[in-house]
Amino acid sequence: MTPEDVLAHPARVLTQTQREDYFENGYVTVEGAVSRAWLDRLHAVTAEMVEKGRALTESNDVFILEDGHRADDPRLRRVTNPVSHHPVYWEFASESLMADAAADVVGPDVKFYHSKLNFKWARGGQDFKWHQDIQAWPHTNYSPVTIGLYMDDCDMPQGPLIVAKGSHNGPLHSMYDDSGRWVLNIPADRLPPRETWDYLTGPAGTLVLLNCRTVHGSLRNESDRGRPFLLNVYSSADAFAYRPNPLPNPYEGAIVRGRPARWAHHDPRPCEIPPDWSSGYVGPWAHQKQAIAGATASRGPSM
Ligand SMILES: O=C(O)CCC(=O)C(=O)O
Repeated sequence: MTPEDVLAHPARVLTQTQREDYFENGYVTVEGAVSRAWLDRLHAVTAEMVEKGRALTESNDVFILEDGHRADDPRLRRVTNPVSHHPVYWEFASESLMADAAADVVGPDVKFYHSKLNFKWARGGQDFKWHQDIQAWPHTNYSPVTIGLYMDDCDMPQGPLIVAKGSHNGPLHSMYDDSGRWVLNIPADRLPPRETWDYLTGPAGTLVLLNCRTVHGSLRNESDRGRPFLLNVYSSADAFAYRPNPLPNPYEGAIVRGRPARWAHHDPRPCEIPPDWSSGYVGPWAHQKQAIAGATASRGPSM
């Protein structure tokens, strides 16, 4: 579907202006979208997840540990696919207004892909180097949208998502470095101009909708408050992933709004192919660390 086709369907939760902004800029934020009741439920199950990760001494398929993690002072970087680990996360992904927000930007038929909960823990939560998402999980078109929920207030010190306005209409950058290693990093000299950067702060309950081509990153959290950010990826039902999902989960392909597609939609613009994730995926930061060790690396977003 073209943006015009999507916009011709009635809006469910976004205003028409917010939908237009999404297509124009490659992202939009919606403050106050998620109720306190939902936030409380999500916080409660997240506290349970943190307890489950407490005793770990190294990262695994579910938990990526933040530097300095200890059983008496847990510090998590990510829960991979929270939807697979507690029904409340799936209920939120499939039954809340988050799926309606997805329909507002991909069209009425919405398919779920994967999810992650990025914590950006207080006092040193890791930054995220500049990158685009779709090269890690190519689809037949560019409808995929990541929708993030700030579970707590996110101000500048917490390391909000930073996006380059309009970059979804620009080129896809290579996520490999010059020596052919997947580093999920756009070197500093290839970044969109600084005037296009937008810092997406917002109070608890804010949704951030990010197109899969939009250049983005985020800063380290040096503050004394964490930045739990719950991210679910959706696409139009007629977009099909043609490489293994880096974050496989039982809900991949579930239709959360509308109907399944009988035809695949193919965008003619090509996409870079990632490494074969079917033998396992270590998460983005291990790859981005290689970029930092490499000679051509950028250091990630700076103010
Ligand atoms: O958590 C963040 O700040 C960025 C997340 C992100 O870019 C990703 O998970 O691809």
